[in-house]
Amino acid sequence: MYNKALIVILLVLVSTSLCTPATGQTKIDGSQLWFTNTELNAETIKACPDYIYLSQKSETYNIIKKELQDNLNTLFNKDVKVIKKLKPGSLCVGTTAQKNLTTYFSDSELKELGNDGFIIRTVKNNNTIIIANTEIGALYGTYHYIRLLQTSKDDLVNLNIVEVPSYDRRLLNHWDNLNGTVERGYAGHSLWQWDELPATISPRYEAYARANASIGINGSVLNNVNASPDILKTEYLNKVSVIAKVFRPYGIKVYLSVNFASPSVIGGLSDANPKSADVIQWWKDKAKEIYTIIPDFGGFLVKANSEGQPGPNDYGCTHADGANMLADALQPYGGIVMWRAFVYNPKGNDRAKQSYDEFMPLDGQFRSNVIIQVKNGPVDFQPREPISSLFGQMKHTTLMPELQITKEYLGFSDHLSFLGTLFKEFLDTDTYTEGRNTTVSKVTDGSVFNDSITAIAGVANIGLDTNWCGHHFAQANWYVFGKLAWNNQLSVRDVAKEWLMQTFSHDEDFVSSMSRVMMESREAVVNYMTPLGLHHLMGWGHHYGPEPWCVIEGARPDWLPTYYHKADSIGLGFNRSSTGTNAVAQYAEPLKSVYDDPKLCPEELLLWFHHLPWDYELNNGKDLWTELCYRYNLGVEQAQQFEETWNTLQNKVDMDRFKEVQQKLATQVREAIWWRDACVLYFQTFSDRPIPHELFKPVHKLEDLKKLKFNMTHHN
Ligand code: BDP
Repeated sequence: MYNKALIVILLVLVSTSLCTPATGQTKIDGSQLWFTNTELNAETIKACPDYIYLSQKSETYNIIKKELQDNLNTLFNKDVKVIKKLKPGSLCVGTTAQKNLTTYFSDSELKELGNDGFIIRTVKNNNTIIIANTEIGALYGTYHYIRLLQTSKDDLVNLNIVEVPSYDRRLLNHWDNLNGTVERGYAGHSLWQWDELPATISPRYEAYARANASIGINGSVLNNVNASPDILKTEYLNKVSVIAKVFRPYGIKVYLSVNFASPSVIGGLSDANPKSADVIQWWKDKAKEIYTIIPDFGGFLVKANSEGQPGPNDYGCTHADGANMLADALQPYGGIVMWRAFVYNPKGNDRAKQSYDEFMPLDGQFRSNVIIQVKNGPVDFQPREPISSLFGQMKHTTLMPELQITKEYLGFSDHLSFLGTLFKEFLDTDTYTEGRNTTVSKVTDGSVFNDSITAIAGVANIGLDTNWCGHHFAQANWYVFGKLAWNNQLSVRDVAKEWLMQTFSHDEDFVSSMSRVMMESREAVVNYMTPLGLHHLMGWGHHYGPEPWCVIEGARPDWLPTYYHKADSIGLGFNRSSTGTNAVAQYAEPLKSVYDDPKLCPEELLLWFHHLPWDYELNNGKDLWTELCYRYNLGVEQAQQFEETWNTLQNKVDMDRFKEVQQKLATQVREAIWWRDACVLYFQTFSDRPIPHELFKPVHKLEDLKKLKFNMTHHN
């Protein structure tokens, strides 16, 4: 462990290289993200336009022009000229303000595009038009077109594509502190160089904006939800405005996390009571100042009365009182409040129930510019959780999902685990709120409820590391989040393939082998960490390795693994059924009855909802203990298979990235074994049963594993 921690620290320290947008780089080191591979599909050769028709000028059009010229020139090795008068054989990019382009489209189809949608259509004279209502929509269309050239198997000479995003606001949440550290960040220090701002502008800001715009992300919350009040000081707002200026032509709005106690901490008031006239005025004045400095500021993200953060409960007020007070301050400028539902209290008997218990009574009490930001699961970004019971149930309040792209509980940036499958499983889960087929996607994207705002957020996995995300394959998690935020119906297997082609290679064997690995990778992590619905077995605080035995004097019980697995001589698992904490009652039927009955409950969630005897017979005829051993070992075998697959692809990938990924996969195998042995040996002290001999023999001894102390420096 120590050596690995040291290596990670060294990597962080040496990884200060900057990156410039555009093609033509010499060294392939991951800094170019999904813009790395400039191969063109043979089928698309004839799609090269003779001209680029761009008649408008603006900062965004300059980006469109540069992207098209750079990419067409690199992909086709041809100097494609930009023209201002339409000629046959042109790729035309513009907005509905250009009447010579709109004649090919009906008013209604253009109207349906909204702010960000676009159409790409081949019309007469061999002209292809990318049209949108806004310049940003045209930029999204441009990136889509370039991606098609790079990845599509189709003939691109006759296009007719209509794209409208699923969510209006597609945000990254950065848990970045003002001192440059990143909470739960595993890719180096924060991108935001607060000390150098506003005078010095890192080139990474633009590279970041470009990467986000290319996948449709249109908002960034720059600072940690555990927010320093200082971010609202004028000095910091001036720094934020510089970042906002870089982001603006890419269509990205800046948002900030705010500390509810700001009026007292930096405003000199005696308290932060949301009912106090002075406090209300303080926020109004602050909002006015913010919008003077950053006219298109997006709004606030708030973590209140959660894990020690201040909030309206401190003054006997509700979350609605607090959120509405901030919403009123932002309302004149079009700003929104994203108020987090991540609240729980060590006194409650089941952490998984508390967010629902606290927020359901407030349903319908929030202003229209408040949106409640809800984590995908009821506990905390575990490798697998059921959906949070608030989705679909809070029918009179707008909700947005919060996903975690950074892998706090899935092996940091050391393990390959593609989160597309996790995100998709969550989005596709049926809440049954209004009958069948009211999935999380549909209850959050405006298809079921008449939401005034639709939004989705992902906690970013981005830092100053050369490859941005710590693991080359972790870039795919940023990518797939953006793609699903744009279209929550996409196949994540297709997204994985598209990402592999743009990031590594078009080689069919490579793409099919590694997309298979990616698709299986999250389930492998579930298997070797927390199979069958187990959760939170990670070490206290850092959440990295296995510590199911962990007991810390004075620590909150709901932060310790024993609270969650409840292993004893009888069996294993948390009884949340109607005979236990009755968390199942928070779900709509038939989910409630299905989760309540161990025979009906999906096996993946069995020990989430039930405490079952060691000899409990599963549907496949095996007893719980045997199945547990089997799943832990399967996870190890899967990780070994990933390593073997990668090793067969050596001649298909550049040497640097090949070796870096190879090293990480070797670590993953070692640590999968560590997880398997630790959990199986520990649970064996309760089950008192042998590990089936045909499965595996532990490599470690439980006493040795218990002595391992994880180096917390690894943590940031
Ligand atoms: C937990 C993290 C903690 C965050 C918290 C949150 O361990 O660092 O501050 O969530 O989301 O997952 O507020």
